[in-house]
Amino acid sequence: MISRIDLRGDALPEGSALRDLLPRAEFDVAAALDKVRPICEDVHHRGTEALIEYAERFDGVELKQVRVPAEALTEALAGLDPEVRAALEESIKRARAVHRAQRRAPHTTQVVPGGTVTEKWVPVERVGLYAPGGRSVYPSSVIMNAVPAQEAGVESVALASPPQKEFGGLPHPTILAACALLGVDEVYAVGGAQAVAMFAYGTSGPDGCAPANMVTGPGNIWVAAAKRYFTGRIGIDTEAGPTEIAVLADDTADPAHVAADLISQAEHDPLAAAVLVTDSVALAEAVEKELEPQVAATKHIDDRIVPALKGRQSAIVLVDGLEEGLRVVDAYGAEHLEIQTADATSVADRVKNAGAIFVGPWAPVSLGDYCAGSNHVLPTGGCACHSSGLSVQSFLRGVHIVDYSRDALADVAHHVVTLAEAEDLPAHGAAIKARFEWKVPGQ
Ligand code: HSO
Ligand code: ZN
Repeated sequence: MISRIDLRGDALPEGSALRDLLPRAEFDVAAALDKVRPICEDVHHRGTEALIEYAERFDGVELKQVRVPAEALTEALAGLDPEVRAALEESIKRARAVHRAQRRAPHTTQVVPGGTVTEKWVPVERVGLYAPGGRSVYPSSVIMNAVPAQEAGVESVALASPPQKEFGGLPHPTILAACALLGVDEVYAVGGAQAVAMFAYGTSGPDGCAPANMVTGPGNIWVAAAKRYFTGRIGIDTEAGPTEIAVLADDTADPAHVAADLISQAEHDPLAAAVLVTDSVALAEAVEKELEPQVAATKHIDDRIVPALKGRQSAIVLVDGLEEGLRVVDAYGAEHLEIQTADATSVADRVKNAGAIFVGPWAPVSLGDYCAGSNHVLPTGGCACHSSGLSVQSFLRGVHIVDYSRDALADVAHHVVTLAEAEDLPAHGAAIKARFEWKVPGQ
């Protein structure tokens, strides 16, 4: 069901050599760029007309209206199963608490008497959120994208999700209901790369969408490629690749729980990655044993879980001890990392690279996916070594406000002029000298 990589015995290689020994899915966003470029440019030139054509071609839907009417949101909420509603509300409540605490206050540093730099935090004005359809209808992801944007103070939040044939060309009703619960009332029935293009360029007409400054949200490779295409023009979150779970475990871990957690993320996608790193052969064997019956008892067996676990992106990695295990998980940089070892809290403390860390036996990744309060939009594909998950910070810009008095400028003027001359930029120096009638104190 899952392969083994045995790294015991010899010393582990350093850096990228260690990373090369670890499993990872192929997710070639660059190759998809050529396909999405013409779609994005078509939306640029033909706007809503192009969106309607793509809905027919890709979603098999004859769209009457790109913008979802307000009544459709109200109806979706009214039709939502009360238990699902209660769970979504709990998820929103917890996410709000965590993300509200991420808000940032302005901070002023007095550099010298009369010279201050204040950093203020300004929310992005307008954000377009994307929620996939098809196999991944995740109202939880609507929450994870909308809550940090709202808590950051983003004034205008719109959402796009593919039109669904079975729902009369509207996005999936649970996506619409989640929007209604969150107070996101500007929703478009547009999917894929064309949704990203709609937000990036904006479209005109009665059914038009104003351009957004930023697009976030998960999606397939076409959505990721469109985000890459527009990088520089708009802000994006990370390009979401297939989901990953890594579990660092020792012989204190419960193999049934480890197996269940590996399967839980394999359930997302045939390219999803499930990686167990352990120094215990007994645990590895017990987890292998557990996988068979647990996989057989679940739902998405042949289309997702089995290919995900058997794929080259998943493995059980055997290491000599906890120190080596920590080096392996840091080299891997998992989207989600569970620590199921003795003294899990202090082990978790030592991890440097992971999108989110789940500590001990009672914090499975599924909890974080829905109701921990943490965000589930996390860096994949090893990006955890340089990027963070979605947060209030993702939607804020830090702006420096520089305020110097005459004396404070005079005091440092000669250094500025010196550096300007050293860089052969005399006009930079002249802008200082002009303020002091060409006489810079100290020069
Ligand atoms: N584990 C996924 C998010 C998700 N899980 C949505 C369930 N629904 C990526 O973090
Ligand atoms: Zn998940």
